[in-house]
Amino acid sequence: MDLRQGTGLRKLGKTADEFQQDLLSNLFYRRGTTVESASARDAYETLSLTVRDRLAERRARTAAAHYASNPRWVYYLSAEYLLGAQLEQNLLYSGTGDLAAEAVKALGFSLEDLEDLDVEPGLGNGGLGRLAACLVDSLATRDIPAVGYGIRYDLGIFRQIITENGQTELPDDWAFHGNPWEFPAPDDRQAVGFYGHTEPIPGSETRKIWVPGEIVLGEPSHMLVPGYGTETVNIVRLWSAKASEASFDLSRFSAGQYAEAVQEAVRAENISKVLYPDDSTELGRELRLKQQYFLVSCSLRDIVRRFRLRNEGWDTFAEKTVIQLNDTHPTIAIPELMRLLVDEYELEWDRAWEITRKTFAYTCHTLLPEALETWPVRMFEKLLPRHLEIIYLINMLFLREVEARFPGDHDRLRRMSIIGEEGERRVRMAHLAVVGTEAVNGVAELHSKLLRETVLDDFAELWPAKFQNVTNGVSPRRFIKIANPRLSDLITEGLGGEGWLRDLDRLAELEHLAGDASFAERWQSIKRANKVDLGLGDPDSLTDVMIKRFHEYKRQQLKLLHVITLYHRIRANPGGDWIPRTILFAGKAAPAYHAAKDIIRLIATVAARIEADPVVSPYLKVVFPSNYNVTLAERIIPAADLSEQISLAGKEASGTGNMKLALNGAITIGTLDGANIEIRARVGAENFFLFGMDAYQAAQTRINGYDPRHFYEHDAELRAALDTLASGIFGDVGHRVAGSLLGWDEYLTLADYRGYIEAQEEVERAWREPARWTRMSILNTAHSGFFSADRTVADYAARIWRVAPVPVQHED
Ligand code: Z15
Repeated sequence: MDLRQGTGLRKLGKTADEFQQDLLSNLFYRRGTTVESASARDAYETLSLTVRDRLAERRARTAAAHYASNPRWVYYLSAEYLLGAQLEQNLLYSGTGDLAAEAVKALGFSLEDLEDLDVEPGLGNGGLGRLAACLVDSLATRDIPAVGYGIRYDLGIFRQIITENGQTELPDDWAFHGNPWEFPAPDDRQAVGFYGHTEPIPGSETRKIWVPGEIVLGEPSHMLVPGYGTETVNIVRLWSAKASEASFDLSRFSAGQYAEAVQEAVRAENISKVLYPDDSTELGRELRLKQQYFLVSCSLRDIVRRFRLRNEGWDTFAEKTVIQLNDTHPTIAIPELMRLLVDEYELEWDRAWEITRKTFAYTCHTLLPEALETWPVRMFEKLLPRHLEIIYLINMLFLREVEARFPGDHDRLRRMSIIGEEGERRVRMAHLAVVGTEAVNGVAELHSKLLRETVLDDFAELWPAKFQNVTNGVSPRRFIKIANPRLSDLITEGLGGEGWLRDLDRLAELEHLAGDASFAERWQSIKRANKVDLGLGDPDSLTDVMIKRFHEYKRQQLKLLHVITLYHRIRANPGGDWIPRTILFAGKAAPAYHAAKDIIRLIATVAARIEADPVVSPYLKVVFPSNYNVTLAERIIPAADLSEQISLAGKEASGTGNMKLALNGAITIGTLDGANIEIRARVGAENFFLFGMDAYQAAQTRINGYDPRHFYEHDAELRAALDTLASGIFGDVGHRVAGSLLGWDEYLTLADYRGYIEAQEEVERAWREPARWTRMSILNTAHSGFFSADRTVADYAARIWRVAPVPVQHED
């Protein structure tokens, strides 16, 4: 199939000369400059366009193949995408890396120069947003027809600067210089209503007319999402809010009231202005709810439009469409689809409900009660009056179902209701998400189990078959091949080919090489070279990394107690046989999360104190690079020896950094939490440093009454560490953090202290035997193939989506 046939367009060339020609043509005609005057940015933009052209051709073939087969589609709805830098990935996925390197040389630049100009779109906070990016990558790699829908925030996750004063935040105007990877599609714009009132329709009980009080436009653009080692190129479609022409008040402008003239337009466009820098906690703000509805309304209309291109009526909608809700953020899609079907397309309620339930599936990413979103009923009523009516009706019918199953069990009705009646009445989005979907999944075995046993137990009792597990995974292309080229080359050599990049279970064949001394030596020297590249500490020291969002449940404060303990031990015995360690923290805290920001500040202060201490600094270095993001993760992960996964058991839904680190040969020190359990089961208990309470012991400890003072009083070393923190040498913040650990600490930090310190001693014993350590490292990589996002997508496809791949023909 050649889609250019009859268009007069020529095929894009595969030789270096042809690539070079295309680059020069793009420089001249699209960038409007010449070789003589091309800046680095001109070269970057031009190269990006040239690479993008190669993918655009594959995209066209993909769209044609999808159109021809009218397949079942996966639509992934997510408020966040952390896609990472695009140039290097797209060079890899289009197979043009070598051509590009040669071609840009002719312009006087190196590929590395240009990659430095490639800004990552930071359209997410952390794990949830990065998971979305890994899943769309694997969807394309598995040739599954899919679209990811999201919001094109003007300002992404804030830029973080770390000083001794802690974290400061700056706006991230990621597309300031433009974004060469994006295709605007203004023709597919949608109108979104907010506020207003509803009116009955005479003669109809369920249908209503919603008269919105405000209309905002959603304008889409898309980024290409190529599959690796296949022809498929899917898209992520991102919506930008745009004011309608009518919202500009020309008469006020003419009267010199400039601010007032644009006031309404500014209000409208603020909807996609900024990503909420909040992770794992509920943020109840009207603008956030507006963002959620904006995403949902635009995306559903787009999904319906696409369905209607190929199909008639509604009989096949649920057969051709599955919409995956990434956490509760897009859950208003459930009442919104009901509204479209009932009010706009005039379907009977029951039929609409059947279609809706069959269409949606929900992934839950948390167990923290404070992360389960709820919205005040009065806010909903004001912003989305029709949706609230629909939710009430859904809830009434649902509670009838519960009542029929459990007659007279009023407490159960209260617990399960979509409307929470304790205090201010609120809409419980997780309940809506469970009621309105066909499948609900957690993101690791333990997490899915705890969802069934705790947070969603009543629902699991009512609908046991609805609850599934799909353990998270990560992209082996981005997090091994691109991030760690040296290790990738060694693996490819060891396995005799690059097949592992699409079939990560093949890493298991490395097991045979774990005992090969020369292979082990090369493994070791690669780790060292990656540390040299990272440039954040002595490459011969044990590089101990804790990289993730700052949250009390993740327990960076426990790691800090370890740092202080090492500090005391070294000071007490300066001549000891200490293992030099570089401890690397990186991550952001939500700007309003003061306790987390205190911990950051305290770490920065302690780091400076250690640096200034001539006795301790030869052995212990604490570094805290600013602005942890995907790009920085790609540099740190390949250099890590030790991976810190020390959350209180039962709190981390899965973790995905744990998988990236294990895949790159870091050994985990961790609790039995989230996916740590599955990592340990696969890499082997002897290749994992386990400590701490399990989730049931933690729950029991809380029930029995957790008494932090007990641990303080019975453990002299812990006492010394806390006393040092509280002594005042680290200022108020040390005092506050120590106080909170000794006070009402939800995360039982002190209870796991001694076990953690002992596990760290075991780490040091292993480190003293380099051959043993290296073997452990190789075995971690060898047995982490399960954690490929390709496997995750295969699990979703089999257990939840029931979709089949649609192969895209090669160009002939
Ligand atoms: C987020 O990044 C995660 C959960 C949330 O509820 C929100 Cl709002 C944001 C994370 C989990 O904390 C992490 O354990 C998990 O690996 C990740 O989602 C992807 O599932």
